[in-house]
Amino acid sequence: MSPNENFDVHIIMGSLSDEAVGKKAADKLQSLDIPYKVSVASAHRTPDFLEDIVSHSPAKVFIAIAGLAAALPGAIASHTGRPVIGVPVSGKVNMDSILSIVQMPPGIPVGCVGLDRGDNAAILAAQMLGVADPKVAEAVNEMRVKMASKVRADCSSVEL
Ligand code: RP5
Repeated sequence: MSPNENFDVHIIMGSLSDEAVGKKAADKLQSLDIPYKVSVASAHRTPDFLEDIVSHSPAKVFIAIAGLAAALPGAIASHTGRPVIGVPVSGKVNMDSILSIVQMPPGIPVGCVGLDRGDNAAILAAQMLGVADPKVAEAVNEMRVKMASKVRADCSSVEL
C-alpha cells in the first residue's frame, strides 16, 4: 500500500474466488461515492500479509468477505479497533461461514450481514461513516428514498 493512499472502506476478500461478492460491495460503495480499496488476503493462508495490510490501512471501516471456516473478519478485528463487517460467502454448507463470523468470543465483535450480501455490508459501512459525514448520510438517505419509490411504483403497477 502506498503511503499516500486514502480511502474510507477497505474490502478484504479471503480469496479471489470471493470476487462476485466483493463486486457487490464495491459497486454499492461506488454508487454512494465512497472511496474504497479491494485487497485479497487470507486469515489462514497469509496471516502475516493480512496483519500488514490491516495495520497499514487508512480505512475507517473494514468489510471482510470469506467462506468456509471464515476466520477473516475475526482475524482483521484482532489487529484493529476499527469496525469490521463480515460477509459470509455461500458454499456447499452455508452455515459454516455464517457461524464462523457470528460466533466471535466476548470482547472482539464483528458485524455480520447475510450470506453473499456484499451490497448490505457496503450500506452498513456507509451508515457508520454517515454518523460523522453528512454527505454520506445524505447519499444513504437518497438511496432509501429511491428504494421506497420503487416499492410504491411496483404496488401501483402490479397485475396478477
Ligand atoms: C475462504 O475459503 C475464502 O474466503 C473462500 O471463500 C474459500 C475458498 O477459497 P479458495 O480455495 O477458492 O481460494 O478462505
